Amino acid sequence: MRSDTGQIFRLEDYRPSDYLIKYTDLVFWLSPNHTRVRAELTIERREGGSKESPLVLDGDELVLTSISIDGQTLDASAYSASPEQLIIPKPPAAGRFVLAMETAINPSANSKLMGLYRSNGVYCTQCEAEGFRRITYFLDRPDVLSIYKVRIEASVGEAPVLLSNGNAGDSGTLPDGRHFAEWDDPFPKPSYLFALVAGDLGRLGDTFTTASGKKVDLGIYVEHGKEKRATYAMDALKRSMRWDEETFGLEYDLDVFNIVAVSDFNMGAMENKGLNLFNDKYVLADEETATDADFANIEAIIAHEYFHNWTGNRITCRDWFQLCLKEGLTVFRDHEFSADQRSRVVRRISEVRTLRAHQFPEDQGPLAHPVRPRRYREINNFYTATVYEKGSEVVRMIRTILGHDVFRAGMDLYIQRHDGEAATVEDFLRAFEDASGRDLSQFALWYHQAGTPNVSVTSTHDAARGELTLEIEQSVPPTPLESRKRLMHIPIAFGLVGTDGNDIAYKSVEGATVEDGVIHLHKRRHAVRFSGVAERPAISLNRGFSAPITLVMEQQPEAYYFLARHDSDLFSRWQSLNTLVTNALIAGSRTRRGGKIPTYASELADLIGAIAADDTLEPAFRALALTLPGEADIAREIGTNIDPDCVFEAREALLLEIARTNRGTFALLYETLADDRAFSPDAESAGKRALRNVMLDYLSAASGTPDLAATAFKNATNMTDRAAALAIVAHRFGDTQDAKDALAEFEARFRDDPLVLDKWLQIQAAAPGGNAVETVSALMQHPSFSLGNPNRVRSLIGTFATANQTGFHRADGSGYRLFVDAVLAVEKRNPQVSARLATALRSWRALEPVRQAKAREALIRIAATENLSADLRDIIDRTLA
Ligand code: B3K
Ligand code: ZN
Repeated sequence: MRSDTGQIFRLEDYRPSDYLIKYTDLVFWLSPNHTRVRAELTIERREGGSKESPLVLDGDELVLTSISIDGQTLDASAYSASPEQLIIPKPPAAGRFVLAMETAINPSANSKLMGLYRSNGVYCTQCEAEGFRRITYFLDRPDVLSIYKVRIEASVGEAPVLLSNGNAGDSGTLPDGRHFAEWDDPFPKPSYLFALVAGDLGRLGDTFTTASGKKVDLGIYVEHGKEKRATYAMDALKRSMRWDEETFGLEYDLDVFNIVAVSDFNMGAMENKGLNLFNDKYVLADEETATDADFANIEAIIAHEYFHNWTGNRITCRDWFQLCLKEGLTVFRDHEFSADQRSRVVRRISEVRTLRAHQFPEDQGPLAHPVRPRRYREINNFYTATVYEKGSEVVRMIRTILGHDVFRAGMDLYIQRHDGEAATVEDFLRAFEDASGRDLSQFALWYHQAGTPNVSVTSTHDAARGELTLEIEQSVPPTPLESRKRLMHIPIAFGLVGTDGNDIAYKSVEGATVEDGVIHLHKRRHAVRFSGVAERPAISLNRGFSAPITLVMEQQPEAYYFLARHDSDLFSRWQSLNTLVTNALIAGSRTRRGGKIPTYASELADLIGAIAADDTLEPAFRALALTLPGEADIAREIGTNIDPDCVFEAREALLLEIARTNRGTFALLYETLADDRAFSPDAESAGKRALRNVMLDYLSAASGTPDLAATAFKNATNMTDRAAALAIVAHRFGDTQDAKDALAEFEARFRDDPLVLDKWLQIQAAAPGGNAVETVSALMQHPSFSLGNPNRVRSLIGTFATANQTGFHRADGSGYRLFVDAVLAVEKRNPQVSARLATALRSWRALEPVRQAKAREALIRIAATENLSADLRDIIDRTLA
């Protein structure tokens, strides 16, 4: 394995390449262990480039078997080739030439799943970020755009299906049971968007007619026999294509759009031009095997990859520092799509929960980095929640600041200006500045500064003068490599809520720019004075989570109780409830840590009961409102000296209090939400199932017996209900025979379906309690588990480390030991996956001293391992720094 060189890449070192590759013609002779690749690159010196510049191409574990320029075989003295690089010191002076090379690769031995590899006997590729250099030597950087022609030759028996990017060209049979297919992609693209698939796959086909009347052939390729399970993904694809036309005026541009589901895949999916590759988890779904969450994820990810066709492919990134240019923007687009397809407020609450759960701890810990980083050691470690989710929030803020219409004009301008180019964040912002006439230079800090800004607010009301004053102060905490921060432009949507629940109309405002219900902070302190406010209103701030900040507002609990019941803005009702519940849980955890039993105000349980029973609220909203923050959420809010056992107990105590107070209401709801109609994955039906399953958890807790959940498990007619009931039985009543029976039954039923068995692994990995370490280590020996398959590893080890706070953080350090063993075992095969896993320890400094010392030992054990990959080395060094 290529181990870490310690090299750091810096944004300020960006230079255009001396050479361009206009055309890339590839031929693949596929064979499991000895694949040959012929690349013919039409290379040009960049205008103004020096004639002296050597041509230096990237490689990674490559073996060069032949090389020629303009048909002349190169003499050994004319080049030097290592697995990592091909150097031609004196390329032809003419400035344009054809470099032809042959490389030999072994797809079956490729356990990193980057470049060309085999998954279940299917040849497939993953090239983002730097995988293309594992196929042939190339200028493997996103600002080198080339027009590709690809010819694939393979055995018909092994690979009847041969796919690549673009439109299909010639195909036919060859001697010796082989055949070929050619593909032409007319759109210049960077190498990271190259893809090839060859194998024996089933196909679900359909067509889509674009707004301008072009007919597009759609295909989803899956394992034979699973075609039907791709129906939902196909429907999501067609809805995405229509939505992008209607919302952004963006049409699809090729004659075909193919998706292939692969079972060994490092991430969720990949947007290769015209040939998206997907982790099969995000394609295959039916009621028997997928939960409602799976359906929603499939819809979002199908949309995300499709939307990349414009934001990412037609306009790509100049360099990897600009990753958020395609990722943040495309996440924003997929969020908007899901909001339009489902319930906007429910989607927004879920997004904010995800942002807080994943991005906030990243931004507040040792791995913090700006949305647009300025340095990296290993780019694969920057596909982060900050680049994706915070990157999306930044785009959302641009829309909040400019308004929907001007935002759309800015998007149009960006696309019109940069179509066919590799662009930067500056180009993106300039389009919005030009479309709006506004200066976004202070706003741009959202891209350049790491850290979650803190905003604190106090209010005073002068009844005699009818004035309300908000004293608002912002500060951005220091983050690694950035000790001093500049003041940001923070847009805070708000409402002043009167006693009838409606926003009051104030007369005038001083002290900050306030537009369309948004306060714009630009300075450290603002005293924002509203006049014409006779009575003290409840203050509803950061509505819709208009800015990704930590907000601390001194406001009486009564005001939050009021807002949770009456705010006209539903998101804010959830947010107010969340504030009350989180504050109670923080206090409860502290009490428990002090050795006492936590108790909770009965008003809180009453409020939650009232929300549960309020059938003017959609069930999905109520389900989210009734789901308590997770243990990791609570720990994050506590911030220091965390004892996960105390957090767990405090949370259980509140849950029990709510369950006992509202048992009657919850039992009734559980009954009335029962649904015997045929299954439908739509958002409304999913919302009802979600609420019913939350009720099941509360009722099971209140009853103290597994009976209700065990019955629910037996009677379940879909995976959502089955998995929810199994989790309740296994988590709450893990020692009972019911739990053992239910787990065994699930295993027997889905033994041959690894994707479904992943849920079984996850449920057990997340089961709290003293046995978690033993359970996980036993499951690592289960026949369906494999260290080589990223989905299995994430389901078992990843879930244990992120969703089992008491088990993973066991005070004796055994959770960490198991974890480090697993990380190091995965590392040998697949550094991208081991590095990602290792981020589970990033918040180690927030733990109480005993666990903190054990976690540090664990990190040091990884750090002391020789020949670590650049990926894992980078994460561990930063985590310990
Ligand atoms: N662009 C890919 C992610 C590639 C990750 C490379 N380590 C999927 C996506 O964001 O759409
Ligand atoms: Zn993406």
